[in-house]
Amino acid sequence: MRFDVLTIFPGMFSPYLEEGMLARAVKGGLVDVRLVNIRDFATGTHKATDDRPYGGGDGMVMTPEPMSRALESVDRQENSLVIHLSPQGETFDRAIAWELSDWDQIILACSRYEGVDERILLTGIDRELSVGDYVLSGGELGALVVMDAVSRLIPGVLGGERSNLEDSFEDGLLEYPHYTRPRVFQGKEVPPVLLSGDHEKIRLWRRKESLKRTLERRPDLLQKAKLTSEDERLLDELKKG
Ligand code: 4F9
Repeated sequence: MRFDVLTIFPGMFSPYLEEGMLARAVKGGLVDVRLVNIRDFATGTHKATDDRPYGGGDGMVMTPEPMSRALESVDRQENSLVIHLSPQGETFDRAIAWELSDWDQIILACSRYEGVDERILLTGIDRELSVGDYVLSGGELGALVVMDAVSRLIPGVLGGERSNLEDSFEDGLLEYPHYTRPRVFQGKEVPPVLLSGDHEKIRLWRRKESLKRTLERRPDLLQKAKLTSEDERLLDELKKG
């Protein structure tokens, strides 16, 4: 997977790309990240990338030319998609992450200020994604969220870690609680079932805890989750108390 990120703040990406999962994926050649500084495509003595909005009002708008030229500078792979991070986009979720993981190249256009001139959105952008219903200072954090979530789905990226299929959300439910040593921490014990060595009992307990958490915290997820008849039975037990 190749990501090309268009931004006026390429330095914001380096720390996150230099450590952890993304750094390993890049080193292993599974993910390639290229940063394109939109300002390099600005003309004029001040290299401005923004201007005042036509019609007046507060705030600045990113001008279309530097972004457009930055987009044109990217060498396009066969299967490539241009995404603009925006509060007005579709909400990014695990289904979209899986979809994106099938592309060879994802170009992430990050805007700043009040947004980007509308004409760029009509021509240069294939898809707009939001990472949540709040306004950020720019698309950069959204681009990192998308790169992180998508990279985890690329075969080989997680390696020795837990398979992403086991992750929270991959079956549509929240994860069961996890415990490690010590057995007693601040007076709180690890649930005895986890020390029982009975793998079937542990599996059932974990499944029930998953369902319990989802029911309590995100009942909306239960509608879309793939539930077995065993899950339905466990849910009934939970609802009866
Ligand atoms: C992008 C907010 C994606 C949420 C871009 C200001 C944004 C954003 N998700 N906010 N520019």
